[in-house]
Amino acid sequence: MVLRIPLRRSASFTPDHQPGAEVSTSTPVKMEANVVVLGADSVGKSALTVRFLTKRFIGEYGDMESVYTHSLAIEGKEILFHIWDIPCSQEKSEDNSSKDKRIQWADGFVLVYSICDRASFNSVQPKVQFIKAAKESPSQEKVPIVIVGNKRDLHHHREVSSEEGRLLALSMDCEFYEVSAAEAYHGALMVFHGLAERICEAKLALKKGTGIRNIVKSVSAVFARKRTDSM
Ligand SMILES: Nc1nc2c(ncn2[C@@H]2O[C@H](COP(=O)(O)OP(=O)(O)O)[C@@H](O)[C@H]2O)c(=O)[nH]1
Ligand SMILES: [Mg+2]
Repeated sequence: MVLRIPLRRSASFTPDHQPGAEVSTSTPVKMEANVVVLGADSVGKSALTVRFLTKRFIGEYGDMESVYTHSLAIEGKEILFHIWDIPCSQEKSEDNSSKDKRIQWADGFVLVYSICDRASFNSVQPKVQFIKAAKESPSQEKVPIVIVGNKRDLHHHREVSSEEGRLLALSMDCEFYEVSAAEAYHGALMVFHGLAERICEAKLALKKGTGIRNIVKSVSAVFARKRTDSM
């Protein structure tokens, strides 16, 4: 049986919130974070997402594409998450342009594997490489990515050690958590909290970079004007 969760879900998604957008209302909401959750089939993408949203583990989640909105206060800042949970089957059937659109929409990524499924772990690195190739440019900050080893409670069936997960994350410049969506809320909170912090840093760096670039542009414009004036 698939339990219905009383959350905003949409089967087809039109990204109406642009990456980098800040909410400018009088409410305390300060930042929006578009997050995409990716990973192999049955690793617990939906379980982790729903755990973060509802604090509950309901066991079966169906295989629907879902977009959730959820706000969380982090160090006095209100983060409004838009979380896009994608079934692996759908991701596989998509062409690269759809994947690329989603990557451009996202401010950050949660890449999930199961510690009991070596193949799911092996599929993480190519996904990170694809995201980085599509999103990172020399002038841009690194993309906020969190790698998550899920199903930590099933340690008797473990196929991937914690060290392997940690090393992969280190080598790809990503954050790493090992969690059990089934056992606790805390792990899911850490994942999205950690990602939100990285997103905040990236947005701040982007703003600063843009600020500096604007100053450079203005100074260049002044010198260019002086040069044409003296001709
Ligand atoms: N034991 C255990 N089972 C989990 C955990 N997370 C998810 N599952 C189970 O794994 C199966 C697939 O989970 P689901 O979230 O639908 O995976 P998805 O396909 O990646 O979205 C379901 O039967 C879940 O109940 C976990 O942390 N521990
Ligand atoms: Mg799912």
